[in-house]
Amino acid sequence: MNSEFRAGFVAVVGRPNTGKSTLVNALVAEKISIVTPKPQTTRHSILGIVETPAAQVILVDTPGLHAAGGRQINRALNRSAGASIAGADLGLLMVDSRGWKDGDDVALSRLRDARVPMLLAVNKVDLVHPKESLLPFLQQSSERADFAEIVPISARGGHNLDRLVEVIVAHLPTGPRLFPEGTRTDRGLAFRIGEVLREKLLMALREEVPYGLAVEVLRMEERGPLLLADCIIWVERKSHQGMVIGAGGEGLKRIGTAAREELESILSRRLHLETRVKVKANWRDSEAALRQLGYEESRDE
Ligand SMILES: Nc1nc2c(ncn2[C@@H]2O[C@H](COP(=O)(O)OP(=O)(O)OP(=O)(O)O)[C@@H](O)[C@H]2O)c(=O)[nH]1
Ligand SMILES: [Mg+2]
Repeated sequence: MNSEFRAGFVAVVGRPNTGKSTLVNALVAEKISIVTPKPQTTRHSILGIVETPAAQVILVDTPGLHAAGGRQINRALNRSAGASIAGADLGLLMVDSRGWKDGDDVALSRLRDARVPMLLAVNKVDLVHPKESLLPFLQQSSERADFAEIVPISARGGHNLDRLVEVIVAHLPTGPRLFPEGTRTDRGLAFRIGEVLREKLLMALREEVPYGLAVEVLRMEERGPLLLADCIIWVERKSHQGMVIGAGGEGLKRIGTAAREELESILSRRLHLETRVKVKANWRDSEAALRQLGYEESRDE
């Protein structure tokens, strides 16, 4: 029986906004990775680990792949997703069922290059009406690449996710668990606190501000039952600082409260968030700043 156990890494990849993080959270049944309606929400590869009676599925949520070029951070995000693909046993390409876009081809070609078996998850089927109009899309998708399976799902609505897990497990290598039983993610407290705060900022702010935001958790301290976290919110321009803080500090207060309330429920503990907003001009183009903020691995070359 035990020799039939399966375990492996599944890189969840796709262009920005297709629902990768929503899927990882739904399968792990815990908020591991932040989700917003804005593209390029995820900026790191984040593990979400799912246990079934017969398998340990290690999902790797990745930053949305996009055409190369542009800012340093965009290259760093693509590299992070690329490294996750290279280390995976299986690639799960995620597309939006409302239509195949050029960006989907970018992601597909990265998976193809890695020569890993590929599954296709056609997400957001709840938005397709009537349902029969999905059929030509599924047919065309099957002609684009040699997918081992194509599974229509709704990550947000929880539709067909059991089937997707079944298909994933069937394509994983046999072997023992790779993480201790019960592990849900590789990310620690400070990371998760910074990310939920970033999610609330992304949701509250408009236009160009969100993309220039980064959160750094400088320090954490246990004070009895309370966890104190000291956070810096980095923005790219002085004018953005005021937009984050809001008139009389009200904006930031609301954002901080929303983050704290959600984190207290995820982590089941009381939290105090200290937040300051600082300017770091053009950090998205600076390798040193990207390293400081954890967006870029140190490289030897
Ligand atoms: N209607 C519908 N919306 C969905 C579904 N799955 C995800 N979404 C929404 O799509 C948006 C993007 O979801 P994310 O999970 O952040 O997408 P992502 O692929 O991780 O995006 P990046 O991290 O930017 O690459 C959010 O508003 C989600 O609520 C779905 O099955 N149906
Ligand atoms: Mg994401």
